[in-house]
Amino acid sequence: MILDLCGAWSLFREGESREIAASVPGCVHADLLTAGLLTDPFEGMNEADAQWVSRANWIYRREFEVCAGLLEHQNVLLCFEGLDTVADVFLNGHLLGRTDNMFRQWEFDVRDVLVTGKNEIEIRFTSPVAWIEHRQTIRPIRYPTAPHQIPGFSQIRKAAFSFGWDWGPCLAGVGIWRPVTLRALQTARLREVRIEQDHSPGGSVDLSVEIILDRSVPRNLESRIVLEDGEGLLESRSLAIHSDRGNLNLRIENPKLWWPRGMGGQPLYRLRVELSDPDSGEKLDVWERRIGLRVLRLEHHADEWGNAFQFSANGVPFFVKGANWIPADAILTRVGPGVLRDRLEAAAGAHMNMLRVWGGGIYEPEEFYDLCDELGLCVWQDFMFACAPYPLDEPEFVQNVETEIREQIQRLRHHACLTVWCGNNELEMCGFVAPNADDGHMGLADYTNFFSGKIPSLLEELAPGQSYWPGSPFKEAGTSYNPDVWIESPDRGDAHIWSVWHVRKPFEAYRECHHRFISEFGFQSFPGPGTVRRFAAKEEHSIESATMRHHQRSGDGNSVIRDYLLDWFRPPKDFESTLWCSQILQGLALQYACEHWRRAKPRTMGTLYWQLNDAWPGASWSTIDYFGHWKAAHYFARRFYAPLLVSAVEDKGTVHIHGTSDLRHQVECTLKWKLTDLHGNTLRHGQSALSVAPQSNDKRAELNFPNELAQHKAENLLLWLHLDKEGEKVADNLILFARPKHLELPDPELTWSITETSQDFLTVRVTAKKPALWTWLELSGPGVHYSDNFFHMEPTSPIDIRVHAAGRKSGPLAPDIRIRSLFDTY
Ligand code: BMA
Repeated sequence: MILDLCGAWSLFREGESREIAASVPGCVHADLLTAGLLTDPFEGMNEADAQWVSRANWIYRREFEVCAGLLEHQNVLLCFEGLDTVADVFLNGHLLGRTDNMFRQWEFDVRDVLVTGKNEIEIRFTSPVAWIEHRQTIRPIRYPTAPHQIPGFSQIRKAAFSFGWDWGPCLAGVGIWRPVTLRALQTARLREVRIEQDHSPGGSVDLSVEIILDRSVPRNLESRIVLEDGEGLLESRSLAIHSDRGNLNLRIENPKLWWPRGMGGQPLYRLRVELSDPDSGEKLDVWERRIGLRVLRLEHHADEWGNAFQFSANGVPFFVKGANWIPADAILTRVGPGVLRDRLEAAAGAHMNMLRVWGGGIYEPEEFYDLCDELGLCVWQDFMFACAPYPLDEPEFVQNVETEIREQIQRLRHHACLTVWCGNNELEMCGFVAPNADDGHMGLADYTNFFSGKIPSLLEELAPGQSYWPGSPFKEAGTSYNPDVWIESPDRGDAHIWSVWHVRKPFEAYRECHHRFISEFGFQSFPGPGTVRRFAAKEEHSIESATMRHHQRSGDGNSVIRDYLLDWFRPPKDFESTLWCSQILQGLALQYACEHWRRAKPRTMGTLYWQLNDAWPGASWSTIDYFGHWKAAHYFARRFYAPLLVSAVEDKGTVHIHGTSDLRHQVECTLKWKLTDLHGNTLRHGQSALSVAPQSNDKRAELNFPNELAQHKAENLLLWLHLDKEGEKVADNLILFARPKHLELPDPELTWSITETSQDFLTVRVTAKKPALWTWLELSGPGVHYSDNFFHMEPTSPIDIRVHAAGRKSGPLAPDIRIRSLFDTY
């Protein structure tokens, strides 16, 4: 019997009698906003005025009725799927216990405290900031903090980013952030179901299903295991259980394998385990999950460049294309399935096959992993440790996180998408590990015992065979570990490449990085004008205004953007152009990096750029802004991550053209190239047949333009590349020989017409008289998506763009279309 205790609760600030309507699951910030007691912290500089919320103590209260029948059960558990974070839980005035980890579930046996009729739960939350400050007086932890960041976040098991990050606000939440139920149990319940897959070389898959029970009485029980695929029932077997566990094997002949996106389909099987009492026939518990049949591995082996770092699916190595995921809202409980679906479909839409759930955020909710299962997005799952020393020498802390890690492995291990578990984000790279522990460092032995000992042994016990990597990045440093040296070895492990952006090296520096796998690198941009208008008043529309600076959390981020911007582009003529140019610049940086690393396959076997999404509206490394708008770079990503890539390395007058394929079949294409001047006059052109082998990466042609370069100069040349298959364009690219700022572009005379309309869609045909670089459409209003944007236009080749404007009510779409290109920005 389950009693749902979600829904309406009452909230009080400690010491105040005013009752605030609370909604559970939820959090104080969200409730205060609904009640009109907090101004939107995402608007203007309001976040600064919202700091009192996480400095106060809060009390949640509700009453509920219990019937006599419920109390006849052997156990009645009050179950919290998540409490954020430090709280004392009371039932009818009895203290049930204290919680101190938002990533754990909490259960209290309350049968003896419950009464028939009215009962009252009260949860007293301690301010997370006050709690950290108190911990800091007992045992200080020191490390450099970003502006607006509260120091000491590693003292508490709570989303690190909520204390401020270099892309997000400081809004440490408080509340019952995940569902709460009362569960009445009789005889036994399913504590765990473990499924292991054994893929035989012959093609069949053996599923071993292990059922582990919590029992309150010794009695023979029965469980039924039901396996279904998309078409219907495959197996239904029963198993008698005499002790606290039982085992059953199911063989699946002709299994339908699950593949990462781009490699094959994502068929999912449904496995249900029912537990019942054969004497009474009573159904005691049910456990149901979707699983995918696949073998996903992180592999290392010696090779000609050192030690490989590559992922494989069902024995097939694949190049990882993806990004880092952060929580989709700084007010965590506002993220619903719709937002997750939108962001994850955007990742899939840009041909990504992996996301890294970064260790400074949260273990995401079930819906996140369900969607990744469906979309074929592999998940690199960090454990929640990021960018700070953690008190790993305190047994109580280690005990707490061990329970957390156990629960999270048990919760997520069945997901088809779960590809690799990772110990932490940048603890070593940021220099927080030293031979001996002190205020600012973890001791090497504690660090190693935990991340290379404790966690892998938990995985071995709970999810044998799943891949693990101790840290992102990690270099098997061992005894030679030197905290003064950034972990850089290009021959092994993964790398975070921040020489571009943080170290301010030019984009060209990417081409000097020959690392095996790049799990972070990135470049900031501003959100578009539509998003800026939602948080900054008109008089604040300058990147150095107080509001814009408040929404820029990377210390000198604006000046970094400005420096690189002027390295590539002419000074933008106005505020809007600055925003758009920053986005094109970001796209260019990521394109520069990703094309290079895809050309480096198989030495490099993956790129996860920093970062996919945003937690609030502001300047950041994201390619999708807080409201879900694709920034220019996300359209770039869809091109540089496309299964077939044509790219080039230009070296003075010589251009090496590369074809890179992630397809698992051969493709016969035609490579067409055309060298034009800035007015679109063809100077030379050519074409050749191209057989692109499965998953290949080769230099396909060398073009030499010494005469054209001498005659026209680098800044007057454009090289257009096309890959056609049966007359259809399958990939294209534009190669420049000089920085765009040096190009004396003529007015492209862009025009557009609408060729098709329907309720939410329209097709816009864009035409240019002269070459138009990074051409983009802008329709006002929320929820506008374009089939392509920020594309290059050749004269004589109109481009049809399909616009989806789901957000609009009715009325004509046409009048507010704007079309611009680089030419219009200066
Ligand atoms: C990385 C991340 C984050 C950070 C980002 C940008 O190294 O792990 O901590 O937000 O860089 O600085």
